Amino acid sequence: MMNVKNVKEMETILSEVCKKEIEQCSYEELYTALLGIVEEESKKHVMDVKGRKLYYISAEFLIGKLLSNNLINLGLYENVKACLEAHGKSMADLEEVEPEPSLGNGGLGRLAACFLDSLATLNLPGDGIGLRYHCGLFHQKFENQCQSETPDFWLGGDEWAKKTEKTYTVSLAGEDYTARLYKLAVTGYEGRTNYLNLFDLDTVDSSLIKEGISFDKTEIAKNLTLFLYPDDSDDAGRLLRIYQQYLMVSAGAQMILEECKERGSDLHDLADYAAIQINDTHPSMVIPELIRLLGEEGIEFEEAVEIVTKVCAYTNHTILAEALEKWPKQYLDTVVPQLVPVIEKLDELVREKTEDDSTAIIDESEIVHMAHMDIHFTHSTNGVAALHTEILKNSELNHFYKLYPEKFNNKTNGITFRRWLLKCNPELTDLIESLIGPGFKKDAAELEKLMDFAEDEKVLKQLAEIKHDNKVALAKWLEHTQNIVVNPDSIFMIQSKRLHEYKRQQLNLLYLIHQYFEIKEGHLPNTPVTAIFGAKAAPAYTIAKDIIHALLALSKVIADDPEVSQWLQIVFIENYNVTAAEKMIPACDLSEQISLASKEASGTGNMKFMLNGALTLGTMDGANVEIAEAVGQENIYIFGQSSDQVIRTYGHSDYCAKEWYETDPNIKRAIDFLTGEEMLSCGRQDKLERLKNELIGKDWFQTLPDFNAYIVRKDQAIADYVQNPLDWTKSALVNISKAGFFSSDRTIAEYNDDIWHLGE
Ligand code: 26V
Repeated sequence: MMNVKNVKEMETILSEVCKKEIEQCSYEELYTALLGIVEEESKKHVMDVKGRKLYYISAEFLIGKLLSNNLINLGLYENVKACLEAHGKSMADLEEVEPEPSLGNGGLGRLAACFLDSLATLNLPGDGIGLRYHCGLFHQKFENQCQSETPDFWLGGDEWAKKTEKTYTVSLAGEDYTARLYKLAVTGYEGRTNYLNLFDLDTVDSSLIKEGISFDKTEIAKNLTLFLYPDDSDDAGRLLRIYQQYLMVSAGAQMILEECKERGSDLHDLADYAAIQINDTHPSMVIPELIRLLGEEGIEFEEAVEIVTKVCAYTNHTILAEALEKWPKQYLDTVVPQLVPVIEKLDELVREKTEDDSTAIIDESEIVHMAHMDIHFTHSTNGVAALHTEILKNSELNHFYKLYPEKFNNKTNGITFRRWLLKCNPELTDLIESLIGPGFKKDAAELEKLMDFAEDEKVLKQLAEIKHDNKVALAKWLEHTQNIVVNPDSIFMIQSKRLHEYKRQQLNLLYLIHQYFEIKEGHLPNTPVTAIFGAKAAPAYTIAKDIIHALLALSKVIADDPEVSQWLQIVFIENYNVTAAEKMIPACDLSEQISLASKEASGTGNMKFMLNGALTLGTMDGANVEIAEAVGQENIYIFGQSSDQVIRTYGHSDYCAKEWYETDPNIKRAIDFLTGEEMLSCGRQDKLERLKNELIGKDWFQTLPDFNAYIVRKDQAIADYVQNPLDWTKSALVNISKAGFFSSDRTIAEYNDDIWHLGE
């Protein structure tokens, strides 16, 4: 094997693999060749596992495109780039050939991907376990200002996940299915190679998909891994979720036991060989499944429970009741009858331990509470930001905390700087490296050294130029991919995240309507404003789709009005995904993190924007609290109710949206506009009325009480941006230099020290 770390030799290898001169190669051919080279190279970094190995089980892994990331991690990126450029080719064009893997939805899935990167980078033995969805999350399209969904056929070309001969038999509703293992190499930055293990059925058949993303939900052999989060608004859909989850955990558990036995475990000592992290409740059935499998291996129930509790740990990612999974026992009787006796015995154990019914696994209505099983039968329950963990301990999971104070711990989320700085913002990376050297790439805390340059006007100017370049690049990308023209000299305010009422894209919407009125009345903003959104709404989530509709309709109202459009533009990016995020985040001036305090467990987009020099406009929620602590009040725009206030209001059930609507003329004006003639000329009456009624009649996430504070803070931010550009950039620099804490390397080191103890 030649040395691919040398440009000349890389050229030779590439043209040998492609069997022609690089100039003559298509990007598809180059992509295939490089995929092979990366594969060979990553194999060299596979290491023996000693001691405990982690298995991170998750329904989602939002990994993003892999070629550039792997090249960076393997130290090949610069060579490949130089080699392509020498032959008239560009890395950017090459990247476009790769389809983005569709294996995740939002923060929970992206976190899993960042964790895999950090595990491999820190040389820790840790694999992922998940499902190989054929169409993953849907592809989002906008038609007539509405979201529509189509299948995202991302498989089919050259794939990173390699089919193996390894299969496991999984019994679903009494029938045997064969789960096949696919393995995807996870490269660490100058680190080891681990794997993401993805299970699938050979029988899955995408010709089952009919109109949009609908399909026959009962044809399990053909549909099981078609989509991530298939519609669960009916029984068949909810049963399908259980089929999916059990396939993942049963095949995963069998693989784990097999690997550990091969490494010498007699299963009684499983905890010396394996640590399993349960990512939210989707993989919770791994607990009874492992107990069942250990039983088959001759281990008594009590001991099996003890072993599994020692091996498993659980992460909670949300306090929203609807996201804490609960299944009617009947569903489990249908799909996984073999688990039901185990779950019933676990429920009995809990009843022996406590009389508090609120912590039961199976409640009096025969509903099985997955999170309850997780907390009782794992040794660790963690929240994902300091505030979130406190809320779990003191309110949402207080009864559990009283039972097991020692199990509760916090692990504030993090992001991998390889993808969210090195890969997505090379210009900024180079500047940082020129100022403080390359150490920050592996030790993010070194970013703090940038504080030495906080008063250095030359550096601040360079930083401002890089931001501007990234805005120009985003503008070009928007024009090229979505045919949208934006003004890079305007302020870019970005809100990109799953669409959910608690994240309050509707608050941003009301602000933009307010701004529209202000401009109409001659109160012009200090600078032209571009409000950028990226968000997918769950297909059955009606109000979320109405919010998208209202934003798209408003965007058109404004675009059609030259008086307003020179000052204000709304851009909603279609099919927001990791690739889009990589373009948007480096170009952002103001990062919108405006969830109702107490509701956003952590947020991780907030960290990505901060790292790339955006200032945050946010509530004291999730990790915003820690960001605010790190940068100081003078470098962040905080507004709105506190989480304590919000929790109190919910406790009293005395929030009345209508009162706010009726007593505050600004609020009334903005809400009424939703069904005024301008909006109706661009949007649909039924949807706009429904949204208006929701805001006046319910507003469950208390948009209205924060409305005025939001306007004041946001207008302040815009004024500062224009009036004191140097101070603004200084704040950006402070944000970058304080971002080190939010590296997922730090998070993973904490998980390892407190929960996993890998390799020991
Ligand atoms: C939500 C949904 C919504 C629609 C359809 C299906 C579905 C399935 C699961 C969920 C729960 C998602 C949980 C989640 O993503 N939580 C996020 O986790 C991040 C990583 O810890 C955290 O930063 C975010 O605050 C939290 O919302």
